[in-house]
Amino acid sequence: MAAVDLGASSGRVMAGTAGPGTLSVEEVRRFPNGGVRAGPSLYWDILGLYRETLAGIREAGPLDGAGIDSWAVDYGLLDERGALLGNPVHYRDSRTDGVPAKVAATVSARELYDVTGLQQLPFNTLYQLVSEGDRLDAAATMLLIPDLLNYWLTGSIGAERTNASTTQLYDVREQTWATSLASRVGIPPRLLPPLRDPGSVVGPARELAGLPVVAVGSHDTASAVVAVPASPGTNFAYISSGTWSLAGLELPAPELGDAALAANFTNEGGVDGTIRFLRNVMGLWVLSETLRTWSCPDAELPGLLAAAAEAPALAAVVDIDAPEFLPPGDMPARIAAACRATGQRPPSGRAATVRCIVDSLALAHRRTIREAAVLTGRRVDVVHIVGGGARNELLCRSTADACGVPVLAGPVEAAALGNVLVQARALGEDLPDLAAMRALVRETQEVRRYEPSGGADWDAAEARLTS
Ligand code: LFR
Repeated sequence: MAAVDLGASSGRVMAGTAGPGTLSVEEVRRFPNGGVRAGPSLYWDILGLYRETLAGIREAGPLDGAGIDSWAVDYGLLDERGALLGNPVHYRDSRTDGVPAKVAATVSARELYDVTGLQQLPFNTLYQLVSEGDRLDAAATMLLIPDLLNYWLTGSIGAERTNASTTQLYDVREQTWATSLASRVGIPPRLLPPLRDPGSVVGPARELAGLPVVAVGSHDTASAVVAVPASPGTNFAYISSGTWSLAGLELPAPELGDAALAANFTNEGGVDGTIRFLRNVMGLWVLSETLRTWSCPDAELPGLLAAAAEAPALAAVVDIDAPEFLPPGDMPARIAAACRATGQRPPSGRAATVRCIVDSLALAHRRTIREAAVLTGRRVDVVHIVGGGARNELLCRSTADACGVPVLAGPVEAAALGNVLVQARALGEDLPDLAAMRALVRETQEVRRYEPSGGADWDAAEARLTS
């Protein structure tokens, strides 16, 4: 199978295999991704991503199937003929500034949460669509990024559920589009395409000799959580660590209480009807923007992290989730300003700055996982870190220290593995449930264990953020 996994900073096409006792993914093509600033807007290079996807799938062959996952919330609008009406806009664009407040005047936060269970993020699809204004008049259909690429591959229009659940236009209890909510905020329900389940076949790819395209958990986080190698019966939290840290718990049903709303936890739909009860933590984005600000090549990151590991722990920390860290820009300057605002001396030099980012991220992991446990009345005995951040030893170690429980790190390619597992089942492999898929991940993938060391005072560090 080809697993196409599109992230905010790079896209990958992996050749994957799954069967009894076997599960592997091998990278066949990697290409840079990221925002393209043009005029007043920040876009995605969607046609470039489609071209790379096609080329990667061709390189990965011969194949039994292909599936695409990507980041959530962003979309393209199609006209009645199915032609793209404009270039998809990046969720970090500023077009939604002020939009959530306007929408709140029509539909209260409580009501929105009751229906959709979604955390308030300024870039939720709902707010992006509202910001389009009259442009929606010309649109017949809204397709999220993987659905758009699937449409170009196969001609079939639909919305895969795990990603649909991130739009804030999906009824988390009814598992349908929230059409009356959409109408009330001025989004025509005609834009919302028929829903499809993860694991269903989208159709044959016309340009790829009829290769079956499978709707996987097309939200990358949904695919990544499929491949969390949790053992049966353990009380685990997970962090899908990449551009974002998606930190939380897997639940059988949404948690929609006032406390969850106030804590801004989300209830996103997962594969096999599970709920991802989590919060978006700002993630390694802050580190990658810092490297960009310094014009520091990615190849220097391991050396910088090694130097950061030697720098003193918790010398300075910031609230990494503060809104000023969301848009692209000069993160070291924003970090210094945040330190001054909380009476701390800003980190001086690169190693100390990287240490500050990693410590602040671990602190946010701790806060988020503890809140998730309290909100659900569950215990957390182990934290699984999957995705690119599982490779970052300092981050894994600091997270274990901060959370006070062991961290199990890996697999790094969780999203691609989850993508392959769901495809394999759709194509007839005997993987009846998440437990079977996770058992196969445990059996075949490398996982590293980090014990908490108990050295640093994380409570005191947390207290500094509010001083
Ligand atoms: C992670 C992710 C998050 C989503 C963010 C924006 O890649 O998909 O789950 O909140 O990107 O779409």
